[in-house]
Amino acid sequence: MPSAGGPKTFTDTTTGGTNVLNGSCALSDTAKEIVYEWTPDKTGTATIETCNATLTKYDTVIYARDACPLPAPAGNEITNSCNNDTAACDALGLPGKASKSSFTVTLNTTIYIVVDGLNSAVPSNGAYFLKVTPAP
Ligand SMILES: [Ca+2]
Ligand SMILES: [Ca+2]
Repeated sequence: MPSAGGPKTFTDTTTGGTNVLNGSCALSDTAKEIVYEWTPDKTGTATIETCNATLTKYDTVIYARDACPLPAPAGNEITNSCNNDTAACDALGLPGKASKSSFTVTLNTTIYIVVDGLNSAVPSNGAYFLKVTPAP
């Protein structure tokens, strides 16, 4: 995952992902996840989001951890990084069910961004859009 420059966007699917991680803000331990490694090039407030009413196609949960969480959970979830639902942050046919969070990142300190799903959603995995906005 690139670290330099402005916002980065990704499209992928959690359907083939691992199934080992859980976010603190919403039960997501039985939903599959995809993890991105990111090393910020600035200290400040970064934002991660799956808001996209076309490309995100299930009820996402997102969060970030401070150590490589695969193949087994490691480190800690980063404060304020976990989000399940955000108003006006839409998935396809699911208003307000995509995810967005802003939290503090530190120059050259690698974090691990997790795109996960809500256990109780049907389906709890699928196609998603992820946008990572570095600190200004
Ligand atoms: Ca999970
Ligand atoms: Ca959600």
